[in-house]
Amino acid sequence: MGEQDWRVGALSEMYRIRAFEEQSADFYRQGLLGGSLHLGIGQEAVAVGAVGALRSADQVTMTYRGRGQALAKGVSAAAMFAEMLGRSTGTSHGKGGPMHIYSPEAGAMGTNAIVAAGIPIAAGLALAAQLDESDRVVMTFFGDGAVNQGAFHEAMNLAAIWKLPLVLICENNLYSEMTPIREMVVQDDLADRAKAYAIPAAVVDGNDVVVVRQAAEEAVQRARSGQGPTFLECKTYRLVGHMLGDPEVYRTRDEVERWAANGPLVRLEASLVRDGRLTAKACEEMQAAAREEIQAAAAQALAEPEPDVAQALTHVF
Ligand SMILES: Cc1ncc(C[n+]2csc(CCOP(=O)(O)OP(=O)(O)O)c2C)c(N)n1
Ligand SMILES: [Mg+2]
Repeated sequence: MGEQDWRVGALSEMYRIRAFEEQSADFYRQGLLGGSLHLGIGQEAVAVGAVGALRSADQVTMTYRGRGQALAKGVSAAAMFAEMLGRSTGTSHGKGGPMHIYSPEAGAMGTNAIVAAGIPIAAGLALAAQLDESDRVVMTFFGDGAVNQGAFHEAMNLAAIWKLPLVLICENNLYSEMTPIREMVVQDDLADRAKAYAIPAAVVDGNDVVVVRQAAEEAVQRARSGQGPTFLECKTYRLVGHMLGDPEVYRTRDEVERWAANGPLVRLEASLVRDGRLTAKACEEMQAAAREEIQAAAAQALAEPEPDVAQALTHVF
């Protein structure tokens, strides 16, 4: 299997994630989801490129925007929808919701509502992997807003000093809620933060799945061979609001359209068509197949029962 074959699979996975997010938005608009919903539309290349470098026994932690990463890691779409819809067959028996997706058998160790909170959890998992003398690698996804949190710095320091098998993936989508990153951090590159901890770092185009995958593979190899953590800053952009219902008054439509033209799906489609690997029609068919699969998972989850009242206090700590 050459690199080109891998790119076709990556496109299919990115279509699945896009379809999952669009279906989640539909559920939200129908009033079927509680709380708020944060989509990763536009950030699919980071999920697929980075998770693609992992093995199934490796583990990931994510944010409230990370269900695409969980899907890429192998969590069942139907079980994730069931969790979001509060069904008993959900990943946490319907008690966690969209911001608490756990599927240890798939190595998905939690989406998380608290900014930066998944990073020390990942450091702990990486310490466990090290103490177990396993060759497991842990990858943690977080946003640009996380780099000013104490939890980020504490985890970076421990990862460095203990040479933890940890890959830190910063998805810099230029905004933290409604605040542009340039109003929060003086450096142009957040990867510069890693220098303070002597952690190797790279800045990559987060909308190019091939470069994300290459950088992630190097980082994973470093972690797996006992050389410690790596920080990857993936520059990307969310093509939708911070959450559903965001009026998006803090950015122009022009800016969004510029990034949409440079979005991860259109770029990968264009390069595969240009290289003669896929026709435009084959891309459309793959996208339709992904939508069909995800819609079937959604229908299955909707048909599942809500937890029995007798279960109200089980799994509650
Ligand atoms: C500790 C903490 N502070 C504040 C919030 C409120 N909050 C929710 S999302 C968010 C923005 C985080 O931005 P970023 O890390 O860039 O991630 P993105 O939403 O862009 O994916 C904030 C401040 C929170 N959830 N947790
Ligand atoms: Mg952000």
